[in-house]
Amino acid sequence: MAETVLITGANSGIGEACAYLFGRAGYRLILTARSAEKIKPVIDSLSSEGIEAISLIFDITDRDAVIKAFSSLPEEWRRVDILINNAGGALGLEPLQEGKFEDWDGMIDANIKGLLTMTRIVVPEMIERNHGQVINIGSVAGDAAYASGNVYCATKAAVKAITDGLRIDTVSSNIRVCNIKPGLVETNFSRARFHGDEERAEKVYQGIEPLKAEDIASVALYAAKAPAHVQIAEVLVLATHQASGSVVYRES
Ligand code: 8X3
Repeated sequence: MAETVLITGANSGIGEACAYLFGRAGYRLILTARSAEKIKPVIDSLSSEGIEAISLIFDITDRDAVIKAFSSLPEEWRRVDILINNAGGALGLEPLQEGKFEDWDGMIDANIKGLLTMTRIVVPEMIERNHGQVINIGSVAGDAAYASGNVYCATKAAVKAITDGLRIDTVSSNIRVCNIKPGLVETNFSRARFHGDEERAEKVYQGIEPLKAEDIASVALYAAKAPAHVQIAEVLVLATHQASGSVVYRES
């Protein structure tokens, strides 16, 4: 039987790109999203390619809803071979002293607590079977804080520490744990960060050729397809004209 990949936040961006790449590579998919409406077009399009995919609907920041949704899966879908913790993102880009509590809570609840909830639910069964992989979508933002990144950078630093911690805690098993740290990727990311301000979002990608969601998905697939004795532990993926979270060269 095909291996099962669970991808959180699969209705757009890196999550959606992972769905297509993994689906086309022969995996069957559990795709999570906040609403059935958002994920349906992705499921339909994958199905039209003959890819087996089901949806799981919850808000990643609602722990009880996540647990309830996962336990409602038919038993044969509850054996997850690869968990891709992708859901989350940035909310706001303000100096810390001007930050909004609700933005901070949203990022901490999704990027840290949501990732922890999914991991806690899925990994015990991987350990029982002594087989599986967790791929976390971290960020270059977790390597060092940049101006006004404060809490977002902190959540991605937490993703790095949690990924390293899980790798340590599962070291005696065959489970592989990976942190992929993208730089600038042109997705909904900046639109969400700026609460729908299109103009501000577009400026983030001006004068530089950013990464595409597929670039990150192909790194995730590489980590998944590596031989069983190879653990791709961490990968920093930047656009060619980006050197760090705060150093970007833009052509004017
Ligand atoms: C997204 C990358 O550089 O915008 O996590 O923080 S960056």
